[in-house]
Amino acid sequence: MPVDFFWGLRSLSILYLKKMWPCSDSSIEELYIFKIYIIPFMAIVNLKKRQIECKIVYYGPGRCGKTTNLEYIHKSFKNQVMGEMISIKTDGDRTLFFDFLPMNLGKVRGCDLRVQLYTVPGQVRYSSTRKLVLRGADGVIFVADSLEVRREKNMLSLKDLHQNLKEYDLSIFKVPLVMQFNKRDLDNENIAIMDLKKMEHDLNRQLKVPFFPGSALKGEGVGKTLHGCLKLVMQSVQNELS
Ligand SMILES: Nc1nc2c(ncn2[C@@H]2O[C@H](COP(=O)(O)OP(=O)(O)OP(=O)(O)O)[C@@H](O)[C@H]2O)c(=O)[nH]1
Ligand SMILES: [Mg+2]
Repeated sequence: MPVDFFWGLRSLSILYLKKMWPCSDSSIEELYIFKIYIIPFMAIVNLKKRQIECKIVYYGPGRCGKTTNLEYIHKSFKNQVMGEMISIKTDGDRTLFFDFLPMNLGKVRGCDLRVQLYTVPGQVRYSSTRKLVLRGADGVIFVADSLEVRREKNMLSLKDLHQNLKEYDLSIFKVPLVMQFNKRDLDNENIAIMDLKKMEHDLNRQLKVPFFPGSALKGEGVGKTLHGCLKLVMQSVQNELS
């Protein structure tokens, strides 16, 4: 893992935390280190400030539409978005490091719900970056590509998620996870796409997680997918607290 990427990620997150929480630099750093490096898979619940902060990661093969999901959220949920969407280094429309979008989703049981959305780079060669971005995630949205020609890539990417979670001692069966079967709009374009049953059989027959058909390009299913993941994350936070 290149050291400059590691420090870039850290500095960027600290910058954003500073924007979101007006407190001292050192407490921001402590909070960041706490979140990213010490407690993987646990939302920060600050009962004193009545805030819940969680991280959701969009995972999936290259070109499946992860960045497009975030772009749609950025332009369509303006009241909830807390700043600009950050895309760290892109090569054309390919993500090389990650995209980042901070949101404030209002009150949940009297607490402010702040959510950080990230995407991983889907290209096979960025495996270690994917693993790093995944770290500290409270929930994962696996975006699968409905194109018939991407069938194998979907399955390999799910396997890669499984493996990366395992390396953090986490089970894909326990992490709050939902799937989005993206690019359903291509059904009307005479392009070979898989039917939902086939995709469910390929990707979800064992996991049995909630799944949502969608078109990130048109915004269909984008909100529902995020909502579905947040629901699971909130249940898991509640279980942690009780
Ligand atoms: N028709 C259609 N095209 C889509 C949809 N979602 C994304 N695309 C297109 O697919 C291409 C790749 O989308 P991205 O969002 O950049 O894919 P990504 O998953 O972020 O890809 P990586 O960054 O390489 O991992 C772009 O040309 C998008 O416009 C969709 O729902 N329907
Ligand atoms: Mg991308």
